[in-house]
Amino acid sequence: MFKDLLKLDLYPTSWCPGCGIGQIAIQLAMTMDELGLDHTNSTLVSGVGCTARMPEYFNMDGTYTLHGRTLPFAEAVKIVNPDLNVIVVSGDGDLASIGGNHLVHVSRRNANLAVICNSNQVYGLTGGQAGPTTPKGTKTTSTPVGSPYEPVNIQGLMRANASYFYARTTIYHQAHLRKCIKEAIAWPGFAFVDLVCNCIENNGRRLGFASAYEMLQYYRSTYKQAPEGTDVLEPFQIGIIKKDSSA
Ligand SMILES: Cc1ncc(C[n+]2csc(CCOP(=O)(O)OP(=O)(O)O)c2C)c(N)n1
Ligand code: SF4
Repeated sequence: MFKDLLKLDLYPTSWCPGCGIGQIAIQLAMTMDELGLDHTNSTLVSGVGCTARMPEYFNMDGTYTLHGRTLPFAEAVKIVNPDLNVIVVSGDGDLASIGGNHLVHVSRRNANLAVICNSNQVYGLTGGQAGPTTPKGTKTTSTPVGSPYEPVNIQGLMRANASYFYARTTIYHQAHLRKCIKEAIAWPGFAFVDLVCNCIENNGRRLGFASAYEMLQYYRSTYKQAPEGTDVLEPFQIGIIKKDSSA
């Protein structure tokens, strides 16, 4: 039962009502349950941020590391416990901004990790500043007239490696999200799930969404499944691209 993986006695969580992170936790627990993963064979590693609070709600050993140092910490856990399923769940700021250097190198080393990145397009915990996945032109608390920069191309970074697994999905597309998590856990190397997700309080409302539901409807109407066999995901396409150069 997936609920056994969650510390329901700690609910309600510290996440805002309507935040997508609660759904990420439930979808992850459902997927882990389906795969027979629990405290005996798995661990969660996170950094610092709203998303990074997730391990405390799971009934298994988890680590809340330093902001940005999530990936090398997780890599070390995997090296000393090769039989453990090491699942990283953290924010895009943690993984791709302050942790961006580690993303380049831990993925290049093809560490056997399943990484779930909450790409909510802002720094949620600290009040909605622009982050690495903030789309150009987006108004945030640190870019009041619109972010002047293009977001980081995480897909491109992953594709620069000899082997890679990159999935893009959204919190609306829950069956697809579970498929991405499942394949990422099974992938024998570095697997990155770029999960577009709603931060209603520190992003959505500023963009004009009245509710989390409206954000989910936006993901529903905007993101489309990429055709089978796609090599590169276009903007607003969900799907999985992968290459195992050792195969
Ligand atoms: C070394 C360091 N720098 C900055 C901070 C402040 N800080 C905490 S969380 C955070 C960013 C959170 O954004 P993200 O990682 O995208 O996670 P989210 O809250 O959106 O889930 C920042 C800048 C910190 N805790 N440590
Ligand atoms: S600030 Fe945003 S990301 Fe953080 S818990 Fe609230 S809605 Fe979620």
